[in-house]
Amino acid sequence: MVAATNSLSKEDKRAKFEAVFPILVDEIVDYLTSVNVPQDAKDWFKKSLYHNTLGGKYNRGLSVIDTYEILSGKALDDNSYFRAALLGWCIELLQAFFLVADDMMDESKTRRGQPCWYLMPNVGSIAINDSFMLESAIYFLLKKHFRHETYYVDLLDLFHEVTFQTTLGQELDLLTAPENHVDLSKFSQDKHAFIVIFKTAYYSFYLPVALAMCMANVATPDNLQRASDVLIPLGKYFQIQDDYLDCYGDPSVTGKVGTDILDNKCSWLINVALAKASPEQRKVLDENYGRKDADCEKRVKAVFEELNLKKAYEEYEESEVSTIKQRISVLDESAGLKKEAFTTFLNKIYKRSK
Ligand code: GPP
Ligand code: MG
Ligand code: MG
Ligand code: MG
Repeated sequence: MVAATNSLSKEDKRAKFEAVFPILVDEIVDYLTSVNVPQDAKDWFKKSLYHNTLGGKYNRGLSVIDTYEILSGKALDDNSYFRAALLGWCIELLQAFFLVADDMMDESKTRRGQPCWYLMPNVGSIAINDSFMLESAIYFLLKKHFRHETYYVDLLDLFHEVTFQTTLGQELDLLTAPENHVDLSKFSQDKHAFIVIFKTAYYSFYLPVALAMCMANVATPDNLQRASDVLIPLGKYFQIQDDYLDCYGDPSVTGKVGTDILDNKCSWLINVALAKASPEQRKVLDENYGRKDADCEKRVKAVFEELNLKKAYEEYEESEVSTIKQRISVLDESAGLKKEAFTTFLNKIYKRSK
């Protein structure tokens, strides 16, 4: 009798998942050796894979395994575990690809408690190519392990589709935050909703569950739509948490220092502030938001404090979570979906501090 992965402690789940990664890196390096890639290039790629893929929370990767086990209705044997974990690592590689590029675009300094990859010694703009290589690792692994599955094309399509969606979200995120031209009237809750759903919700929430559904053979169009109806709001809530933590998180816990105010980002906090501000407070925001200056950032944070945005966030969180729970409670399980898969995902992120 195999023990259910879902019965392991959080630490053991993480350790079991992490133990799969070196096997995948070795497969990639063995391939590079077979096509005569010089040693220094192999060492560089290996270093980038470890630096950029490890050290996060692995929420996305672990969710593939959790969901697959719940949908299968039985404990996973070693081979099924490995295959689900491999798909989980493919999402973590997608995330690594996005974050390396995002940190350059956002001019961030730290990620997961370490310098961002582009700021590591001798990296700089080589990080652009490294981000492409992290993405390529996904398709190498998918081909090696899933080429002969009937759902191989669905896996490829899911990765391609969410990549397109994420880049669209990132595009609007950047276009709404021009560096030298602050115009807060361009921000809106609708624009914010589009940005967060596209840049985060699809790849972080829909993708892990959709991949597990493919493996469990329940990925019908109706089921995918039902899953999406819960997961997209869940992903939106997750990115609003990220926006909140950018200002109010503890960098020693989140592993990153917030840049949204300096970067002129259309974040959840500034949108709520704009809706609540008096004309005087609005003037302070207009004059100080999006300026690359620590004193300006402090003035914006002082207005956020006056407007009690922490309380507004807590109220949003409670009301959003109860809406999501309601959606889960009416989910149609008759065609193979399980409410538990969605509740597990929600519980992972509820009131998170990192
Ligand atoms: C998170 O935004 C969004 C992404 C990481 C997607 C990036 C997409 C690309 C196509 C590169 P964020 O900037 O708020 O994240 P963080 O706070 O972690 O920097
Ligand atoms: Mg960023
Ligand atoms: Mg960004
Ligand atoms: Mg952020």
